[in-house]
Amino acid sequence: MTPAAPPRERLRVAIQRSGRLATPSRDLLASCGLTWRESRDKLFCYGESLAVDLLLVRDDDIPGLIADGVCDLGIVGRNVVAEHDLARSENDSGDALTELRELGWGRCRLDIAIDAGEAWHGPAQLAGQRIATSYPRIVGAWLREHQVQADVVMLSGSVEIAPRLGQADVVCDLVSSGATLAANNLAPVATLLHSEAVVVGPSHPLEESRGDLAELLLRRMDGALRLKETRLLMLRSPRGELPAVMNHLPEGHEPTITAVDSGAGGGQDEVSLQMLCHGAVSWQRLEDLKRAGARQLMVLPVEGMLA
Ligand code: PRT
Ligand code: ZN
Repeated sequence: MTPAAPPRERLRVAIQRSGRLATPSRDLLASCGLTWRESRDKLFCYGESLAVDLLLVRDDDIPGLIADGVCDLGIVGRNVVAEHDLARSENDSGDALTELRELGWGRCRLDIAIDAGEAWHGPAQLAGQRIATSYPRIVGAWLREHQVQADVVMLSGSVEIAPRLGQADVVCDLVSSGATLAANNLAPVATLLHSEAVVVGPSHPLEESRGDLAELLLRRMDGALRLKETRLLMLRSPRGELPAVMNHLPEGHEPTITAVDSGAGGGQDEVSLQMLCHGAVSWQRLEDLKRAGARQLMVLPVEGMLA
């Protein structure tokens, strides 16, 4: 009998090797304080600052690697996870993965699109039609939900040109700006899924040391995501104008207001205000603040924060 392999102590995270999610995934992990050494074949990164290694793969392989226990966490589009989960439940081969975090980037929709010149009266219109897609299970489930019988034509790429090539009548594909559909004379008519990049893990809790590492990483991700959206707003205002200025402040934390020492001959009673804002501060907002009496306005990114 072969002895059982010792339990894996290091956490393994699967991310896309190249493609839309590759750089933001790496940037996010780097902003969590991870540093790594990349293998020569660029498929594996050995974590140096924490016992967290990265596996660089095709995005389609990420859910399977987690379900099979080869990796503990993954960063991937919700669309890929949903298709994988449906495949697993159809084959009765394990539970759905757990979506642990939404990352707010890689946003897109999985849409049915029909000829731009055609009117849309609802899903029943698709009966008997051929639908080209790379997401046959999501489309199949949606058709069943709407009790429509149609043929699903699985294509791994170039879905949008399928109607022009005579391979299908309509398509179901990922859409972000909509430019690709428009260029192919197609119009989106129904959304099957709203997607973005997500962190996924297995359906069961991770074993002790890897579980602790996963928690630490997710906590740091939360901090990094919050920071990315946080700005520090600084301004000065005459004390008398402060109520008007306060009316125009963006959403955020309670502002800190301090008296400015006017000893150097300034004379005017002035205050300095600083506050952490949720999200970017628009030019319009700055102009409104200035009109209300504020001056020396400054908006800064925040590098680190520990409450
Ligand atoms: O090689 P690998 O298999 O890893 O990569 P891939 O080619 O399968 O994936 P990739 O890198 O193209 O996309 C990775 C993930 O990004 C997807 O699974 C989605 O979760 C997300 N994403 C976000 C998108 C889009 N936006 C998107 N617009 N994925 C694909 N597209 C394609 C779409 O298929 C269509 O061809 O872009 C075109 C439409 O774009 P618009 O802007 O013209 O509407
Ligand atoms: Zn892919």
